[in-house]
Amino acid sequence: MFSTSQTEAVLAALNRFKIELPSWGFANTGTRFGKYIQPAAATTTEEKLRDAAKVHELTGSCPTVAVHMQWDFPNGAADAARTSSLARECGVEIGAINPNLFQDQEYKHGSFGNPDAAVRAKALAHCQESAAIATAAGSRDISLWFADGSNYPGTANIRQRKKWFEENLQALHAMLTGDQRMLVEYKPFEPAFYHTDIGDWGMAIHFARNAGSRAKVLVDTGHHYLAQNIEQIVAWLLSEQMLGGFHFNDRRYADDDLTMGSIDPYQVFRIFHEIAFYEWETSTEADIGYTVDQSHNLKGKMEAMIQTVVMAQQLFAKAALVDHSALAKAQGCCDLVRAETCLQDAFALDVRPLISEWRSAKKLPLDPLNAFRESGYLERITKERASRNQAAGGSYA
Ligand code: RM4
Ligand code: MN
Ligand code: MN
Repeated sequence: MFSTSQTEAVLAALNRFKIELPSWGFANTGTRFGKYIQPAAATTTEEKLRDAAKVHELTGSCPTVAVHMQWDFPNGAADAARTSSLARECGVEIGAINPNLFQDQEYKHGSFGNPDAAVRAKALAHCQESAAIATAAGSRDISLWFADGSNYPGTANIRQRKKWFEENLQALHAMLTGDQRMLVEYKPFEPAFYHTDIGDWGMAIHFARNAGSRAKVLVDTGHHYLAQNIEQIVAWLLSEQMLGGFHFNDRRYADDDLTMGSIDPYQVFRIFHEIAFYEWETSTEADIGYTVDQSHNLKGKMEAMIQTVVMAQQLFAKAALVDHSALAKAQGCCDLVRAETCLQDAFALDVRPLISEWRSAKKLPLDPLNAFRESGYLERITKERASRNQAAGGSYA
């Protein structure tokens, strides 16, 4: 039922589609109210890397793992060489380095936006160490998310904090080496509930431009108000050459960190479509880091991650099937129904047979989730890790 050009478009899309897995997605993480402990959850960086590598082995699309400074590099730069060789040994590479600027007690009133100069300096030094780790691990992106903000009106000098952010982001930019980039993530609320220092993409693009040419914006799909048109933001960032990467997850209410495409797959499709359409129009390949940022509290972590990658492959492949010349033509003559149908038609196609073809050509399992269930991996790690996970506890207070 697929034409040769459709088949080629999907196979080419699958060949180049890579999505990075987050190390923290394999460990026990929870809600604000506590954690339900999973006996199979990864308890060490090595286990996180092994689990991520297993997902890559089954899906063929996730050769890199995003890591968090404090959780994966407790001894800082001293851990870098060992961790990156460990990753390679497992069959993956270290991806984006995520500084941790929210867990230490000093960050109670912010990191880059903290009124205390010593705390701002500490946060910058931590980012510098992250950049050094990125260099040692051969990873390109420093992915910056700040919990900075305030809870009550009048308690923070918003303009002053903006200046402090500009200063530190510029200083960090000056520390980048080689082809390193820094990605600025925005989030409108949580943990701060009155103002967030980088509250939306406008603030993020300002900070990125102000910092320098290697700074780009990172779009976390969960970090928007409910009715916000995320694909429009994506289109604008593409047009401004400022889209650096994504954190994918889905949500019903807020930053729920649910499985990508579980609530609204059409949303993800529309994002991928804007990227594919841009690439078609400009005859370029957009340089975007796709990453999963999810926290599975109830679903099995590895199963949820496999499900995510499979969904991402499908939606990326569907977006590759939009008939761009027909769309451009319909848009040009304001043929609204025809234009909209170009998207709906591609979205409605069942690309799974083509993905199976691709998997079999790549010698990947035809059904990654089933292959995982049959592999015995889960039973083995459950046995190995259960007592360590039980001991950790999941209390909120
Ligand atoms: C935030 C944000 C960041 C992630 C932290 C743990 O909501 O999405 O990317 O690193 O959570
Ligand atoms: Mn995120
Ligand atoms: Mn988030």
